[in-house]
Amino acid sequence: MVMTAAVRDQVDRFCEILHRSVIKPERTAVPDILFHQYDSSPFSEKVRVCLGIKQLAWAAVDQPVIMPKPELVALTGGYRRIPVMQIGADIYCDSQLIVRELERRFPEPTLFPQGDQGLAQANAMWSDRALFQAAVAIIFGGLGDKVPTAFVKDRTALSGRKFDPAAMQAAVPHMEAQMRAHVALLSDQLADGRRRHRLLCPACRKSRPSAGSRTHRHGHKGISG
Ligand SMILES: N[C@@H](CCC(=O)N[C@@H](CS)C(=O)NCC(=O)O)C(=O)O
Repeated sequence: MVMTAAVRDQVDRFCEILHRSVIKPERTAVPDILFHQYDSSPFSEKVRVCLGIKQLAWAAVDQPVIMPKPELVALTGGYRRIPVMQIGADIYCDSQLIVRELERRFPEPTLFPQGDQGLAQANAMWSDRALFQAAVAIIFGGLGDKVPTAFVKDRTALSGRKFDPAAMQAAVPHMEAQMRAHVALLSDQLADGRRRHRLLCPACRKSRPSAGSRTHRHGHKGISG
């Protein structure tokens, strides 16, 4: 069959409409904040909570838990730890820096309603070090020989010290006592019955996920009033 110019024109137009309306791939907007993380990382969880409080749209870029991390280190120039925040060409390594930058760029709602940013950062020094180390010993001591060999090797190489779940297992009773002391401090601090987290976090108030693919992933167990 020979197509006349008019029929060909009609077919072309039909194809164009089909392409635009049916075959067109679905476009999803990628948020400006890209968050390099992995789900089980407590430092990432701290930032995820802050993103949730600020109701920011963000997308997670899941990175490996152990080396190699070719995409991450290429992005950061060698830094391998998690989390890392990327906004356009700006790369922020370290959760404390990320929290400060979020507050600077997106001041409302503030993470520091009483203007106590310095105190909160001092607190982070304590929670990111003393509290975190006690938790690491309890968790990995509890897992004992179930901790994968590749993980043990990776963390030994990272710290320059033997990562030794068996030794951690022996230290669990001591570390649990340490943890109780740390948690007692928190308990005393929160004993005034405040409902700060729920008051601050609009996503929690609404009890439904807010804008963004993973803005409200934090469990906030035991923090909300
Ligand atoms: N000071 C860093 C510490 C981050 C950190 O140590 N993160 C852990 C995961 S929770 C980590 O990167 N572990 C080694 C790794 O994943 O390669 C921060 O606050 O972001």
